[in-house]
Amino acid sequence: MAHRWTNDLTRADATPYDAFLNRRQVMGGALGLGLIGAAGMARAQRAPLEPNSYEDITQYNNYYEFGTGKGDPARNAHTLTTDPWTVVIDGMVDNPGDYSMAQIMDAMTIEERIYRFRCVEAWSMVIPWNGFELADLLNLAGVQEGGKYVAFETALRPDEMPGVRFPVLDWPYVEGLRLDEAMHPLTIMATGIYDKPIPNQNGAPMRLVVPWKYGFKSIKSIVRITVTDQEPPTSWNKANGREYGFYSNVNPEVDHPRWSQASERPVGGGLFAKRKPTLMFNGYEAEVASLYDGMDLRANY
Ligand SMILES: Nc1nc2c(c(=O)[nH]1)N[C@H]1C(S)=C(S)[C@@H](COP(=O)(O)O)O[C@H]1N2
Ligand SMILES: [Mo]
Repeated sequence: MAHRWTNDLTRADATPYDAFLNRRQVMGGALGLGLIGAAGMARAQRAPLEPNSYEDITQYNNYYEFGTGKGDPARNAHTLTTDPWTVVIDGMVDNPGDYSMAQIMDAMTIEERIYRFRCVEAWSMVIPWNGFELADLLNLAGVQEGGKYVAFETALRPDEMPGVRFPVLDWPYVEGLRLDEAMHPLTIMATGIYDKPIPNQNGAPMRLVVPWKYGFKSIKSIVRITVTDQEPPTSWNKANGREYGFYSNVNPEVDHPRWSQASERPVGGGLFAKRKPTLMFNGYEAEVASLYDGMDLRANY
């Protein structure tokens, strides 16, 4: 691992910027030095984020393999066997093969990341994840020259997943990122929430979290990671390509064909909670906008 640091912040004083950038400052080097100014500005401009309650985060979910109601995953996902668990890492990597979850947890350093989470349906939460940078896992597998994308696949277990007998989506659930998005330090694999193992309904034992993209990119209960040179198919794009694109970056200026994306309803404030404005790249513009330099974000929705 190229860089390791400890989290000396408490949850109370952590904004997502603090949690991410303070660590960069202590690590020094070119990247750390380059971001110190941004960190100071971010602290001056942003109020600390208040995470949602454990109950909000674990009782209001989207995980269609367990039903399409927001309470279905919490009710049904206990049937998923998550131990033992194996993740196949294959495609354009030096070390393809079966990686056991135990082996992955052994090799990775778990840290806390408090991130905004914005569903394409226009609700949002703030979630204190525990996890590791996806880049560290990809580096363990060794991405080969020519790799351009990363494809992800969720487990498909009809015996354990009551929702997959309904053809809501073309199972298994699949997702994908461009390689530079996958290697970005904000992109994590989450294995915990509030310092507890991640509950099944949130994607145990390991799910992707890409905080500047709509929630459906953050694929749950991953069993396969494939490095490829082709843009991978993604479940929601296959289901409705006009409404859901490959990129799916949070963007208040590009509406969903059936509703506005300019604002969002924070979950947990009650049904009549005040909506708040949605931020460009979900508030991570300073960190990720350069990934899309020169790209038409309306055409590449
Ligand atoms: N396998 C799988 N992953 C999935 C989904 C799903 O239905 N199946 N739903 C997505 C959607 S639409 C959202 S908003 C988030 C919800 O994550 P959460 O329940 O942890 O908040 O998971 C995403 N990952
Ligand atoms: Mo979503």
